[in-house]
Amino acid sequence: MLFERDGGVAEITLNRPDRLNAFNEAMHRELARCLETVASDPDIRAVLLTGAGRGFCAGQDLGERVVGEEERAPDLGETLETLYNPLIRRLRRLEKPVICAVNGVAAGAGANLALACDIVLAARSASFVQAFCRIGLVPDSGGTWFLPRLVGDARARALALLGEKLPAEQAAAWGLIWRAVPDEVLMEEARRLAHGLAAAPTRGLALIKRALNASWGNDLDAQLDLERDLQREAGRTEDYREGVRAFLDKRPPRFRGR
Ligand code: LHQ
Repeated sequence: MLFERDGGVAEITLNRPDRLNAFNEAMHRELARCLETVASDPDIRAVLLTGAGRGFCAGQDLGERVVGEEERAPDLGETLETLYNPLIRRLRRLEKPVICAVNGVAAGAGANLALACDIVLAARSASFVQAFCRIGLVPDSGGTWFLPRLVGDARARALALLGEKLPAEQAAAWGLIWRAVPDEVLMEEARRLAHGLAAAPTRGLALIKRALNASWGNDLDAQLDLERDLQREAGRTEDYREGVRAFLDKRPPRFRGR
């Protein structure tokens, strides 16, 4: 993993380009450490996740999960329980916006890792592949939860059952991701977004994230109650006071994420 800080933005790069950034255990451990740092440092106010080389992430490194005829089948549930599920939960619960810049193919758990981020930008040459069905597996890392919610059941089923490559522009047109952009501007655009978010009222953004995360499991009444509670909290932030004052003074606000 590469971990760089630029002002309030932490840039995390999956960095096994010769394997299209497929996950091995070391990568999982390093990414978890990066996300712990991000969570605990109040000066980091937004995260940018991307991949080195021509791919974003090819999911699990299948070389690490080879099963010989004689060997007992590996417990893939255990792999999910200990590595992938904590990663997805960590990203969703992180009280900071996470931008994903999908620089190339995102396959298997790599595709669903991208979908777990808050705003997904992709290079036009990138693609999304629910590769699991090609090797007898089930979409994991939240795939069966994200897909139908983002693109509807008909498209989710075809994506999961066929495992075809979905080009970035089609993914954007379907609402799977926020936007597909020309390859040469991907990182510039992603950094612009990340720095904009890092300078925003980030306590408020964290509460927005919490509200939207909860929305998919709530009915309207529960969600109205949650909005009431979160707005109460947002109304007590320094940034809210600053936002209103700046608006009334007709000057740009200076948010500090407090
Ligand atoms: C790889 C991989 C890879 C190792 C490319 N592993 N080397 C969770 C719990 C526990 C276990 C099981 O899994 C999971 C979740 C999962 O993610 S399951 C799904 C795992 N991922 C896949 O099935 C995708 C496998 N990869 C592909 O289908 C293709 O590589 C894609 C469509 C991603 C890209 O195709 P190409 O652009 O044609 O590239 P390539 O296939 O030539 O790959 C480049 C190199 O990367 C190549 O190595 P080589 O030595 O020949 O240059 C690949 O072997 C290697 N690679 N994915 N997952």
